[in-house]
This record gives sequence, structure tokens and C-alpha cells, in this order.
Amino acid sequence: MSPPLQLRFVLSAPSINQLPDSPAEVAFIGRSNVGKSSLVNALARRTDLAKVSKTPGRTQHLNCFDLDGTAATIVDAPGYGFASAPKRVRASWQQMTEEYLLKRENLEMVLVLVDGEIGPTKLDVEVLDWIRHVQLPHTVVATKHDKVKASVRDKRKRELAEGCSLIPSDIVWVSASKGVGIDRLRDLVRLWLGRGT
Ligand SMILES: Nc1nc2c(ncn2[C@@H]2O[C@H](COP(=O)(O)OP(=O)(O)OP(=O)(O)O)[C@@H](O)[C@H]2O)c(=O)[nH]1
Ligand SMILES: [Mg+2]
Repeated sequence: MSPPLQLRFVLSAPSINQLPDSPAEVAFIGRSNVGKSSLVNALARRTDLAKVSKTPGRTQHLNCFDLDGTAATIVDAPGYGFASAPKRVRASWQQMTEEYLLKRENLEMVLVLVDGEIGPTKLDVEVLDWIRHVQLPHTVVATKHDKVKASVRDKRKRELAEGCSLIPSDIVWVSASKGVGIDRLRDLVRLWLGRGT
């Protein structure tokens, strides 16, 4: 078993200029409500570190956490595709996240979260295409494994990978609520954060 990541909330940055100095960073991006904040909490085995909400669009800033004993950081980014937000608000979130991804030089890995129950949406595929186009290091994480019935899991894993133009073994499946895949992801995050320190 992999011990929880000792994460500490550093700050919630409304713009990229306010991000802390950090030698290595892992970013969590994905549709609003996909489970980014829940996953950060699961990695730390905490319930209240990152704010989780049933209301999409809860995370509006770049929320930074550092790994105990290092200055390496995890960033929980605002979600995209929050349908009920006014267009102007949506555009400014998207702009900030894009600027962040393009300018942040310490990014060791971008975790692109895709809802395991519903698979990649059109918007997820567009984001993945853009990430590939700008050549950012990235890993697709499929969330809410517990919501996929055991009887359809193999098929869903194949379909989700195909939808992301990947093979099933490229995808890290997790369930923040049931703990599936969390140990493996903790080890990967430690590895990525250790690179710059
Ligand atoms: N069943 C199940 N529900 C989950 C899981 N992870 C997250 N959820 C639920 O999904 C909803 C959204 O979770 P968040 O972690 O707030 O999602 P987010 O991606 O941070 O959303 P934004 O901050 O709006 O971008 C909450 O109701 C969570 O309880 C999971 O592994 N399994
Ligand atoms: Mg969130």
C-alpha cells in the first residue's frame, strides 16, 4: 500500500502570476464535475483539502498544494465545460487554464481527467487534441470507476481508450470514493514530482 501524499494547501491563485515557485508540478484538468478535487483529496486521504461540490464549477482558481518537505506542487485547475456558467465567465476560466498550461515551465505531468461513467465528451477530445498539439506531457485518468458496472467494465475500458485515441493500458482508472487505482496514482505522482526536486 502506498502511504497518502502529505499535501498542504498553499494558495488559490486567481491568475498565473500568483502561483508559487515550484521545481515540479502535476496539474489536474478536466470537465467540471469530473472529480478533480475529489481525486486530490483521495491521494492525500483527506476529505476537506480540496473543495468538492455537487455544483459544477466549484473550483474557479488554480488551487495549489505542496508535497510535504518539498516545494513541488499539485494544481487543481478549474473545470471546463460548465454549461450553466455565463459565456464570459467560461471564456475567462478557459483562458486562464490555457495560459497556465502553456507558460508553466515546471509542469512534469498534466493529468487529463475523463469521466469513466460517460467516457470522453467532444470537449474532452478537443482538449486532448490541443494538449497533444502543444506537446504537453499528459496522462489520461478515468474517474468514477465505481459507477461503471462490473459487467460492462472491460467494454467501457476499451471504448474510453479508443475515444481518447489510446490503448486501454495507457489509461489510469480510479475511484476516489472506493480507492481504486489510488495507490498506483500516488506512486506516479511521487515519481513526477520527484523529477524536479
Ligand atoms: N461515485 C463517485 N463520485 C465521485 C467520485 N469522484 C468524485 N465524485 C463526485 O463527483 C462530484 C464532483 O466532484 P469534484 O471533485 O468536486 O469535481 P471537480 O472536477 O473538482 O469539479 P469542478 O471543481 O466543478 O471543476 C461530487 O459530487 C463528487 O462526490 C468517484 O470516484 N466516485
Ligand atoms: Mg474542483
